Amino acid sequence: MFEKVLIANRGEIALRLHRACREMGIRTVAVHSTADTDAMHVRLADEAVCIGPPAAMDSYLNIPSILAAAEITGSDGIHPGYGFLSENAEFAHIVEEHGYTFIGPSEQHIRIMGDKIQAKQTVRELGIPVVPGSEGAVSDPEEAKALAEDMGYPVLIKAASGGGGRGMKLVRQADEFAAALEAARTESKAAFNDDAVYLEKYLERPRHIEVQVIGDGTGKVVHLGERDCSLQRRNQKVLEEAPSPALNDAARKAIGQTVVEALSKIKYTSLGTVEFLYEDGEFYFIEMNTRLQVEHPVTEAITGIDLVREQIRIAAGAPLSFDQDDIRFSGHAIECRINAEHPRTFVPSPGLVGDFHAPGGLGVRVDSGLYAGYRIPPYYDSLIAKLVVHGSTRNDCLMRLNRALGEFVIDGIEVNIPLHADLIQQQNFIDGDYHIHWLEEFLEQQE
Ligand code: MV4
Repeated sequence: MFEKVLIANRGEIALRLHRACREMGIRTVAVHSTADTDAMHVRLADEAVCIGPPAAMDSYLNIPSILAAAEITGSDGIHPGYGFLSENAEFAHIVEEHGYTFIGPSEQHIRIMGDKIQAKQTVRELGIPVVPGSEGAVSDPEEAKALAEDMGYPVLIKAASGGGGRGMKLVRQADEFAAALEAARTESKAAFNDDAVYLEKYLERPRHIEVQVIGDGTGKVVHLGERDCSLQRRNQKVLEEAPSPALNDAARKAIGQTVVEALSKIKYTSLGTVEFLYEDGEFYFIEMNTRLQVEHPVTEAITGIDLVREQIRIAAGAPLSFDQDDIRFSGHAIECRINAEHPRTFVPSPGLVGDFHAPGGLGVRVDSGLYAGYRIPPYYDSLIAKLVVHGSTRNDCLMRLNRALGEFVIDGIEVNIPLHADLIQQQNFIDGDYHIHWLEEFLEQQE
């Protein structure tokens, strides 16, 4: 097992990682920018090293500084959290080359899944259903247009190096295609230094459902059910739940088995999330995330498994401690992402936190590094807390969530708690009847 893990991240996830390590008897090293000296996880960690100025490029993305911190502290493992360097194959490679253990998937798997064309080709060959589209990149405009005609409009042009919604162009009719392709390639080149794009049939009103997996590198892979992440705005998830209101046990088992069989063939190691669009009872792969995700606690709530602990154990060379048959799904969980932003304009609202009181009680978990008197720096993501509520049924979960949101006090800054309180009162949400565009349509109506 690791003796000392360096936490190459900040905010609530750095605290989450610290807590898992502390419970496992592993010492922790916080690395932080000059803007994060007063962060909760920096105070709690066994050691802290300042790695640079506020700009992420100079601190949380500064690989030489992070490696220097690992060396001077004698760390043996490095956990990247989510975002920042978590899906940087080059970072995983350099970490291992310097004799540390990267707590995450293999460098090769990160690299494959980072290229959306390669990812799609790989998982399709492994038996996972994908969105109908071009086989690989398209470059010749005539050939691309012919493909689009065959597929039928609307068609979505996606950047190979994109993901998370960046670099997409929707084409509704043939006469728009040539210009859209040109624009997509130019923008992709500028944003990612890669002009490779591919085509997909556009799904109009799908849900976004992702399957959580964990593998130990021996070919043993277990799925931990799905999360429904359809409630989003501008590709930023707002609320996630597990299980998805759209799936029954048979559908869950079927997609879980398909994913497990596929990933066991490549001996997938560590945590992973396979993302699907789900429409009219069918799953279509879009991307795979090779990291611990923000919304992992909803899966922890319904399975009782500490995902971070398992991820660390596996990185230390231990085999998975459970089989698929050991997984029991229990009740329902919802996560509300609490952001420091105006609840309607979404304008970020960093600054000094006044009173702070987190809700508690049975079935309520709050992951947050906030405390009264803490100053939220303006340089990073606006996520400041995750409220995760568990109940024996979806209705119990909703009642408890309503109660917990009402208890939450974060003074001094604007937060999106009122948005969540409003959202969970909507009949479509109560009925579980929503899709990836539902929230944006709801917000437009409200204007
Ligand atoms: C799609 C799609 C519809 N049809 N692909 C956006 C982010 C990236 N991960 C994939 N995305 C989409 N791909 C096809 N063929 C709609 C989206 C999409 C979306 C997907 C998941 C969650 C939120 C979304 C918001 C807008 C568009």
